Amino acid sequence: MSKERYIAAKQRLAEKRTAEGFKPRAVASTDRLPPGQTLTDGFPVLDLGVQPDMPLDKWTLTIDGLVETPRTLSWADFTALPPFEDISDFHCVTTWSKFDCRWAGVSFLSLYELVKPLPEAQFVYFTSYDGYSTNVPLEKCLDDDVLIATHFDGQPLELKHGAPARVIIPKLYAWKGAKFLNGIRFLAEDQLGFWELRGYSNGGDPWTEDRYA
Ligand SMILES: Nc1nc2c(c(=O)[nH]1)N[C@H]1C(S)=C(S)[C@@H](COP(=O)(O)O)O[C@H]1N2
Ligand SMILES: [Mo]
Repeated sequence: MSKERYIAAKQRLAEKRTAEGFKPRAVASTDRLPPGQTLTDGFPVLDLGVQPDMPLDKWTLTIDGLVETPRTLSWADFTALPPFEDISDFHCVTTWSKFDCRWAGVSFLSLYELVKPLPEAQFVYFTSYDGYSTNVPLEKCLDDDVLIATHFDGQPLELKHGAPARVIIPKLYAWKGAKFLNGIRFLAEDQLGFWELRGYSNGGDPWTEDRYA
């Protein structure tokens, strides 16, 4: 399916569900498996039909916006940061979940300490090599399980899963985690990302089923 048709189809579905009256729950579920999700052992791939293959010697990660020390990191710079590992569950808004994903890379907090966001910074806007973007409140990014992953299950990320580096924010739907990461911008005002502009919610909390805008 062409990229444009796929994106339009997902957007129409989100709009249809919203028109049908789909609403997030007032009370969050306390189950490990969020409401409306089905467990999978596999690892489906969700992308825009583009998997940009960035050579590591050309790869950069630019962290800027409302920070004291903006940085553009090379792969060598990035991988010299303190290593971080975490096991977490993964929830895609298209209703599949995967438990116990073992990610390794660099914690968001390490990047935070590196660039020193200013007090005005309240939101984070992530951009990717495939043209993707997504936005998350800074507070959600500072959770102790948030990282920029370079490895899954002890192996370097596969290209289809966002190599060489992708964001993982376990407590939000997985569209909030940018694969093929290229930029992190700290902002005072929220700025909607790719799916947030196309019918998906701004919040993205799986336990209240905050799926659609
Ligand atoms: N750059 C980029 N990141 C992305 C996406 C994308 O299309 N491009 N899709 C998002 C969505 S909708 C999901 S569910 C997860 C899927 O990750 P996976 O393909 O490794 O399962 O990546 C998210 N991050
Ligand atoms: Mo997704």
